[in-house]
Amino acid sequence: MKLVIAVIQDKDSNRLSIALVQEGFRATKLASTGGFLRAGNTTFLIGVEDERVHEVFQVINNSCKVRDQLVTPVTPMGGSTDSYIPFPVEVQVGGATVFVVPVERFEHF
Ligand code: 2BA
Repeated sequence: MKLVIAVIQDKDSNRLSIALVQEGFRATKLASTGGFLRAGNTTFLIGVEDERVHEVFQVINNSCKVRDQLVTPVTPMGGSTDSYIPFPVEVQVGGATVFVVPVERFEHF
């Protein structure tokens, strides 16, 4: 068994929840915050048999989009803070950041 941990954008979380249930996967949704943008995102924990991991990847891939987001750095990227004027830069976020972790034991009481 594997635990798939997927960090996705909030905008895609309903679509992914519905698609996972439709395909017969069980998942837990956690509210999370990205370290860089410090904006809300959603983390899914999906416990799945090894032979179905690729199906989970397909569902995630079909449900989550890449988006460009504007972010204003709080400090200049290299250089001094003298006369620093915050300037928004565009970063590409998502579709999904996915980790696959082996599960040593699974019990469901
Ligand atoms: P954030 O940390 O808020 O990052 C949002 C986006 O900002 C990232 O999109 C990436 O495009 C950019 N970014 C992040 N760190 C950067 C940096 N040091 N310099 C320049 N740009 C940077 P994604 O890569 O799609 O990541 C989306 C979210 O997935 C992240 O939100 C974070 O919550 C999670 N994540 C990504 N990589 C991770 C990792 N190695 N471990 C844990 N969580 C991760």
